[in-house]
Amino acid sequence: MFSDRSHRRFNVLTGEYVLVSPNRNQRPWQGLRERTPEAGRPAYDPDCYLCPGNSRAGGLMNPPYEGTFAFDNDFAALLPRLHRRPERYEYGLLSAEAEGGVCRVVCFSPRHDLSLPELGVAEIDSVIAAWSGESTALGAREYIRYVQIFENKGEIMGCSNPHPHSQIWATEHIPTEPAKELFSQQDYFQTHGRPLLLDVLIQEKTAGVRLVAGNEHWTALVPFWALWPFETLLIPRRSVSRLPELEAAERLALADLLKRLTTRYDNLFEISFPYSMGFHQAPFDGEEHPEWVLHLHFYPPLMRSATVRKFMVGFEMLGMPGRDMTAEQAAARLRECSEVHYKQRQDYTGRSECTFSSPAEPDSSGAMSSTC
Ligand code: H2U
Ligand code: ZN
Repeated sequence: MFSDRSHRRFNVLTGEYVLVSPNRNQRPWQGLRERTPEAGRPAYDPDCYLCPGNSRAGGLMNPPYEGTFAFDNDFAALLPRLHRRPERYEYGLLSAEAEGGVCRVVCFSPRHDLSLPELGVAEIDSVIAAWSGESTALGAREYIRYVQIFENKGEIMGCSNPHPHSQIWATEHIPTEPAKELFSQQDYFQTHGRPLLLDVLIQEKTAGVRLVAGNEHWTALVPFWALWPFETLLIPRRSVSRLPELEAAERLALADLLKRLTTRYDNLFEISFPYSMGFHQAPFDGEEHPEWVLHLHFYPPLMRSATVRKFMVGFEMLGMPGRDMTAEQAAARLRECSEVHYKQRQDYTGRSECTFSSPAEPDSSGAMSSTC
């Protein structure tokens, strides 16, 4: 299907199109090459703002934490609502309104050196438990309507501190991306009486070509409409709307898949793979959201090697976003990657960068490493 000619694909979650130009895969690159990140980090860094027992930039002290550690962001982008009185600014065509919220930081573990794929499944499970507890607590605040959990990983993504951590921004209004997804999911549910993402999952399991990895409760796939080169989408088997609704076995299965997927990512170019990832859960607006299926997006910027990243510029800023290799080619590449982390391989001696020049053909069998 259009595997060597330009076409545009529809994103059913956002209602937007992405331009796909597989014919452009061999484009020469003489532009920016990222500096590859340094080799190793210590388990504890006395200068890190996030390590246990250290003082933060705002002057507060971290406790000697042993598991996950969550705190109010010292440089929060959103400030709590002081009162319910609507505050608006209107001047002709110009308008603005107050936006209240809460920003939190969640450290994955005391270890300065261990990112998600290097943590154990039980430790990742506790990270998900922390995200879940934060969602419940923040979502219960009277003025909060959305809880956005995300991890921004790697210098290339603008991450300011290498100690593995995530952020939570809880907002008074539903942010733009979840708002688009709300509209699409509600629209589909009204017409078909079924959650959109569960039907996407059924169709993707049948097609197979965009599947990456999975287990009894979750599936990771490259969405048909993926925009970022190695973008993935994680969908649960059951219709769950928000993180706190996950059962223990489903949460553990998510931890398992997160470890395996991020290991594949690290193995792709044998570096700690940068990305922005995050959950999209239903709004915390006091409504039931039968249409909404909790899911995670991974948006990694790297394109063909550890040093060449995708830029969203030019036509993409002014026309529409696009990609070169197809989603099927990206999925095939990720399926080829091992689920044993390269640092755990017996022959691993140090950092070696492997590049990716010619994308593999899609594997029509959609072979998976385990059940999904
Ligand atoms: P990144 O995920 O983009 O690296 O951001 C780290 C966050 O941690 C950032 O929002 C916060 C920053 O405000 N932070 C603190 O709250 N206290 C600190 O001492 C350092 C960083
Ligand atoms: Zn640290």
